[in-house]
This record gives sequence, C-alpha cells and structure tokens, in this order.
Amino acid sequence: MTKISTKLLSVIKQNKSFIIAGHINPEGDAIGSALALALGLKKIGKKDVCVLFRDGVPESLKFLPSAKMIRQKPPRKEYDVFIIVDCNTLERTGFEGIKAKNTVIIDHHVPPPDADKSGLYRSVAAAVIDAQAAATGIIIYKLLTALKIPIDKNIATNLYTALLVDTGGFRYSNTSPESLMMACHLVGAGARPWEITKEIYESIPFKSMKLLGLSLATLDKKDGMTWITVTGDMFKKTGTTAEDSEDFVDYPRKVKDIEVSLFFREDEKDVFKISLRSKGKIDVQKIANSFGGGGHFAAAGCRIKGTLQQVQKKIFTAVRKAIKEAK
Ligand SMILES: [Mn+2]
Repeated sequence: MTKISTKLLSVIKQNKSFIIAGHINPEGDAIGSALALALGLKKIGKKDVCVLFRDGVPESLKFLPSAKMIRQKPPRKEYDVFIIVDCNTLERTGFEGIKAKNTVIIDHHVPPPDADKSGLYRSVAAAVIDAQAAATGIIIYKLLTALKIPIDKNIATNLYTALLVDTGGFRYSNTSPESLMMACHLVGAGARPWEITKEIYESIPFKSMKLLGLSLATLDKKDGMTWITVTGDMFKKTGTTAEDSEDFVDYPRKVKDIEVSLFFREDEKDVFKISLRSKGKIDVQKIANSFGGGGHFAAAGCRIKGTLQQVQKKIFTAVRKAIKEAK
C-alpha cells in the first residue's frame, strides 16, 4: 500500500517553489506523473513550479497537457523543494547540482544497492517508494487526493497516460483493481481513452515502422528466449534514433512458449543497451542487476560493452541459467 506521509504533505504545503525532475530517456509514466504533479501544485497556488527532463519530451508525448512547460536545463536559482519522480537516484535524472532546501522522492522502482552513491538519501526530506504501485502516476494520484487537489481533465489525461503506459495498455500483471479503479476515476474526470491510445500506440512514424521491419528480420529463438536486434547501420539506413525503437522489446515477447524476450540495441560502436522482458516466471531485474542495470521483475534493462556476439553470449548465459534455476 502506498503511504503518503504527513511529512510529505507538510513539505508540500509549507513551501513555495518546486522543481520536479524525472529520469533520462523518459516515457509516459515519468512525464505524465511530473506534469500531473506540477499542474496539481499550481492548483493550490504554488506559482513557481519547474518541470525538468534532461532529454526533453519524446515526440509521442508532446500531446500531453502542459508538455510545453518541460525544460531541459535547470534554472540557476535555488528551489524550496526538489521532487524526483519515477526514479530514485540523482544519476537517473541526468542532473547534478540542482539547488534545493528539501529533496523528495516519489517512485515505484526498487532502489539499486548503490542508490546513495551521491549522498542524496541523507538529504531526503520525504520519500514514497512503493514498488507495488503499478505506476508512479498512481502515487501522484494519491498524493493529489491527499492534498485535496481536484483532478481536472488536464491532470487526468497526464495520469491516465502514466497508467496506460506502465500497465502496457492495461494488460500487464500490475493491472490490479487499484489501477483499473484509478483509470475509472480518471476517465470520469475527463481523460479520453481513445484519444490517448491513438497518440501513444497508433502514431508510429513511418520510418520507425521501417526500422521495426529490419529489426524483426533478426528475430531468433533458443532455450526459452527470443530476441531481436537493432544495429547502428539500421538506424542510419532508416534515418532513425534510439527513440524510434522504444517498445521493440515487446515484439519478441509475443512469441509462444518462451520465458524471456530480449532486445539488443547498438547505442555506439560496441556498446549495447539490452532490454529484457519476462513472461512472468523469470525475474529479469536480477539478471539486469548482475550487469549493473535495473528495472522491475518483468521489465528491466542494462548496458554492456563488446561486440554483438560477445554481448549476446553474456546475456544468453545469464538468462539460460535463470530459466534453468526457475524450473
Ligand atoms: Mn514508471
């Protein structure tokens, strides 16, 4: 159960200026949560609210109400409260040296073992880290409710998007009574499911679809795993970037009778980002952790240096071991 502490409520009530930052390479939950929180704070008279994402807003999320308020560089001034959403380390935000009197963390990821590398946790005034929450958007919803902030159409659209994305369109195992109940409230408050779905799932740029075609041609299957790859050449050929391959890992997971699906993305020469997805039995977060990455039980990622062949060998060995141990 998400517990919104009275400390958190008072940190918000007693302060005037807020800077909200989410993680690098942001998606719907990070951006939707940050914007919903910012809009909520403005509703209770907090005029000085800044929303910060180092990488800006991905094309597919520019429709979100108030997406234009997102900045990529922190203003120089000192804020009363720095709120980190949908991640729990300074490193994940991609920012250093944001000046604030108080720090707050609102997230649903398990903190990595070395989470306090930056000394951040010593200065945290309040935190809600609930790994059971389907989305950070759920925690924001509860926070706004606890602050008695009415959910209007713009807030509802941001929160519905957060929830939609992190539940995989209300399909993943985190599609709980709680998440559906919240969706119900948000639609009641003005969120339009089909309008949002069209923006999120039915607005793929043509070049991204071409990239998917090239990547799907690499589909392979072995020992309970399926995988696809995107190489630097494929990006070049289609004029695309990493952003265009965001949900590619979902495709090999659709294959029948497999436990783990993998997506290998060449970020620079001999550096690969690996996304891992589990069909429910294998804890892929553990596997990602062993390579210095992180995530959740069913969705995780890591980065490994080496040629594609070397990287695949390392990952396949780890996944094979995990599948064997789960039997
Ligand atoms: Mn999230």
